[in-house]
Amino acid sequence: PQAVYLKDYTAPDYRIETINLRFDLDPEATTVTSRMEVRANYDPAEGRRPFVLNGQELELVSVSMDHDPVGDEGYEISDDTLVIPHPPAHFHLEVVTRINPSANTALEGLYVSGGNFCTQCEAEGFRKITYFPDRPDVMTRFTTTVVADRKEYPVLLSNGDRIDSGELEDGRHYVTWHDPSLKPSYLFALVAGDLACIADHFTTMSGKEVKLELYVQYGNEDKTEHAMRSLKKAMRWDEEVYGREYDLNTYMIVAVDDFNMGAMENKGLNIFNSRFILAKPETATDMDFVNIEGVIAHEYFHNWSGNRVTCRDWFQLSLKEGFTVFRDSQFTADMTSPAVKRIDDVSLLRTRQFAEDAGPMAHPIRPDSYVEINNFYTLTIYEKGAEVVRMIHTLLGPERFRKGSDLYFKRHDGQAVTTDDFVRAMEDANGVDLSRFSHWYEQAGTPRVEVERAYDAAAKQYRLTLRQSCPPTPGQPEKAPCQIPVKTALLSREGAALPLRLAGESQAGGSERVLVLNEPDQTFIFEEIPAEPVPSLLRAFSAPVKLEGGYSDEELAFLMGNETDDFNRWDAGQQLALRVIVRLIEGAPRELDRGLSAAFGKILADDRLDPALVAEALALPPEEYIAECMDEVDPLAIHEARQFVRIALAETHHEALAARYTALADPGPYRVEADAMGRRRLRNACLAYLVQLEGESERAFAQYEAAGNMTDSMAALVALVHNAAPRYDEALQHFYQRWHEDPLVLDKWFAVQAAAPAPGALERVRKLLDHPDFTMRNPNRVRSVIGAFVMRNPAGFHRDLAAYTFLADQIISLDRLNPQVAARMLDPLTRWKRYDESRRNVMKEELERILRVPRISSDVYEVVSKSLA
Ligand code: B3K
Ligand code: ZN
Repeated sequence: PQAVYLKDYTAPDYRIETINLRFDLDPEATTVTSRMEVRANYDPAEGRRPFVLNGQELELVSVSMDHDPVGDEGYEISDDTLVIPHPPAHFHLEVVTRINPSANTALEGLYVSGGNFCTQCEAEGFRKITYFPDRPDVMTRFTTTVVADRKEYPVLLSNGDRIDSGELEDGRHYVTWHDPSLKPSYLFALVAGDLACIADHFTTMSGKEVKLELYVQYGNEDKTEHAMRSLKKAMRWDEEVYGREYDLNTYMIVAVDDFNMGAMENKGLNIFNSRFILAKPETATDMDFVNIEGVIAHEYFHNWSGNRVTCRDWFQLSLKEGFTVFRDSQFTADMTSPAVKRIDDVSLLRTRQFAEDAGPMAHPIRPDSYVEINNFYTLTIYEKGAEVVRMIHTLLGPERFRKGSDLYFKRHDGQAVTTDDFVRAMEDANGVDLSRFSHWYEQAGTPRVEVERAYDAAAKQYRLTLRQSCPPTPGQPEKAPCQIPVKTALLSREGAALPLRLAGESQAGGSERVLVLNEPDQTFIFEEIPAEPVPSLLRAFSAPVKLEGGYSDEELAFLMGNETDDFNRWDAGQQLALRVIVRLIEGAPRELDRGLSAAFGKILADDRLDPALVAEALALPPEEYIAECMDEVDPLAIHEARQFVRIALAETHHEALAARYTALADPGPYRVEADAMGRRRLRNACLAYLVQLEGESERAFAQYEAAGNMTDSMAALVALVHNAAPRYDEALQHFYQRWHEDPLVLDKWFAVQAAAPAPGALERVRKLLDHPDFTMRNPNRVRSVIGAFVMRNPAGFHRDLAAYTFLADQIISLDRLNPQVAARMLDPLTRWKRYDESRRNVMKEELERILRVPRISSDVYEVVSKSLA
C-alpha cells in the first residue's frame, strides 16, 4: 500500500459536466451503465492528458466514446483504474460494469442489508460502483435511473427529485431521479427495497414546503417519531442560528441495520445506521435519544457544511467534519444543557482524542499524508477539529463568527475548498489576522500549558505566566507555538469573580477575559487585585490543551464549591478525584480522602443544583482518562484503586445516596426532556454506587423488574452485571427473552456482558462469540461484543495476556469481511508502548503476526505498520 501526500495535490485534468446512471439491480449481478459528458480542465493546446477513472472490484462490460465502441486497445485497465490515454478535449463516455452487491461484506459501495440495496460512497466507495474520477473536487450533476423487480423492491430512491417512473416488462419498474445540485461522487446514494415510509413536512424560513420522508423496515414505524421531531428541530435551528435554509424539495432518511459508522449525509438522501433513527422509550435509553437528535442534526447540517461547500481533497476532511461537529454540539447544547454537553464532549476528547494524539497514529487535523483515508475518520479530525473551530468562535464571539460563516457559505457555495479557505473567510469577514492559528491545523499532539502565578500584595498586582509546549509526534519532532485562548476569571477567597484590568488598560473590562497565548510564554498582569485570588483558568475548556494549573488540593476543593463556570466546577472535582486515585495507585494507604468525600457529600445533598450536573460531578474520572494521565499504564491497578474509592464513597454516603435515589423516583409519565433525563441520570448514578454495597443488589433487581423504560432497565442491568450482584444472571436471561428479536436492544445485551470487568471476561466474551445471535457481518454486533470488550473494559481486557492474541485473531478474521471495522478494533493494541514489559511484548508480537498475514487490507496494514514504527 502506498501513501498519498497533500503536497502532491493537483487539480483534476477533466471535469464531468453531467452523469447519467442506470442501475439494473440484481443482488448477485447488478449492471451499472454510466454516461458522462467530459471536458478537459487544462489547456489542450499544451498536449493531451490521459483521462483516469478510479474503479475497484468491477467487471468491465463495455466502453464507448461519442457513441462508438472502444475496443480494449482504446483503454488501459488496472486493479484500480481505467485510463483513456488520448481523449479529445470534450467527449461523451459510456462505461458499463457489473458488480455483486450481495458479496459486498465491506459495506462500502453498493451492498445488500436486510434484503434491501443501499450505498455508502464516502470516502472512496463510488469507485466500487462504477469507473469515475472518484475525488471530491470533481463535482457533477447526477441523473439516476434505478430499475428493479417491483414486488421485491417497491421503493427506489436516489438523490434529488423524482422526475420519471414507470413499469417495464418482467415485473420490473423504474424511477428516475435528477439532482439539481453539483455534487462529488462521495455524496451519491441509492436505496432499493421494501420499506415503510413515514412522511411529514417542513416549511422553511422563506416559505418553501419540504417533504420529509423516513424509510424504515416494516415493524419499526413506531420508533420514528423522535427522529422526525429531531430533524425538524435541526432544520429550524440551522435557519435561526446560521441562516441556512434547505434547498431541495424532499429530504429523505433511510435506516439500515448493517452500517460501518453512524450515518451518511448523502445529498437529500441520508442513510443511517438504524441505531441513530429507531427509538421509543421501551427500547432506547435517554442517551440514545440524545445521540439520535445529535446525529440527525449533524447529517442535516452537512447539507451546507459539507455538501454545498465540500472538501477539495480528503486532507481537508476536518473542514466539513470539525465544523459540523461544532455545529451539532452547539445545537445539542441549545436543546439540552450547555454545561452537560460541554462536560460530555470534553470527557470524550480527553479520554480518547488525547490518547490518539499521544499514540502512533497521531496526525494533525489536516494530515499531510495517509495510506487509507478510512483510517482518518478519527477523534482528531472530528472532535479536535470541532475544538479548533470552537476556539475561532471564542476569539471572535458569536456575531463575528456568524459574519465569518455567512461569508464562507456565500463565497464558496458550489465549491470544493480547503481549511485555509475557511479560516480566510473568518479573517476577511472581520478584518482579523488568524495566521498563527494555522499550527492548530498542521501540528499533531496535545499542547501543554503550565501556569505560574505570583501576587504582589504591596502593588496589588497579580501575575499569571502561561507557558506552552507540545510533545513530539510521529514525523514532527519540533513544534511551533499555537494561538491558545485561555478564558480566565480571578476568584476572590469569598468566591466573587473580580473585575479585571490588565496592565496598560485604563479601566476594568468585565470579570471574565480571553487571554490569548501566542508565544512560548507570556505574562499577564492584573491591576488592583485586593488580595491573592484563585485563578479560574481555561473556562468552559476554551482550548484543547492539558492545563497544569498548579492547584493545591484545598484550592481544588474551593473551586468545587465556588467556581461560577459549570465546566470548571466539574473539572475541579475530576482533578481532585484523579489525584486521590493516582496516589492510591502509587501506594498511599487505603483510606478515603476526606476532602473528596466531603465535597461528594455536599454536592449529593445540594438539591438546588441541576441533577444532571450533580450526576456528572459524582462520577469519578473514567479508567481510560486515568490511564491517559500516567506514564506506564497498569489497567488493573487503576481499576482497583478507582473501585476502592467508589465503594468507600458508597459506604460513607450510603444513607444520602439512598435518600436521593428514593426522592428522585419519577411518578409522572415518561418524558425525554432535559429535566426528566437529568433526574433519571442522577437516580441511576446513585443506584450504581449503592449496588456495590452488601444488601443493596435487591434495589437494582427491583428497579430492573419495575422499569417501564430502557434507561432505567438498562441502568439496573448494568449495575447488576458489572458488580456480579446476586441474580444478575436471572436479569440477563429475562432481558434476552424479552428483547432478542430487536437487534438494537440485543446489542445492549451483548455489550453489557462484554464490558463486565470481573475476572473471566475473556472466557465470557469467547462464549458470546459462539452465541447463535452473534455475527461478524453486522458492525453494530461486532462493536457490541469485541468493541465493548477491548475498548470499554480495560480491566477485563488487560487481565489476561491471552486477550491480546484473541483480539488479533478476531481482527484477522474480520479483515477478510470488513477492513474498515477491523482497523478500528486495533486501537487498544496500538497503545502497546504504554504498558509494562510483559504486556508490551505480547501486544507487539500480535501486531507483528497480523502484519505477516497475506493479503491484509490497506486499512489494517496502515494502523499496524505505523504502530510498530
Ligand atoms: N461523513 C460520514 C462518515 C463517512 C465515513 C467513511 N468511512 C458521516 C459523518 O461524519 O457525518
Ligand atoms: Zn460528519
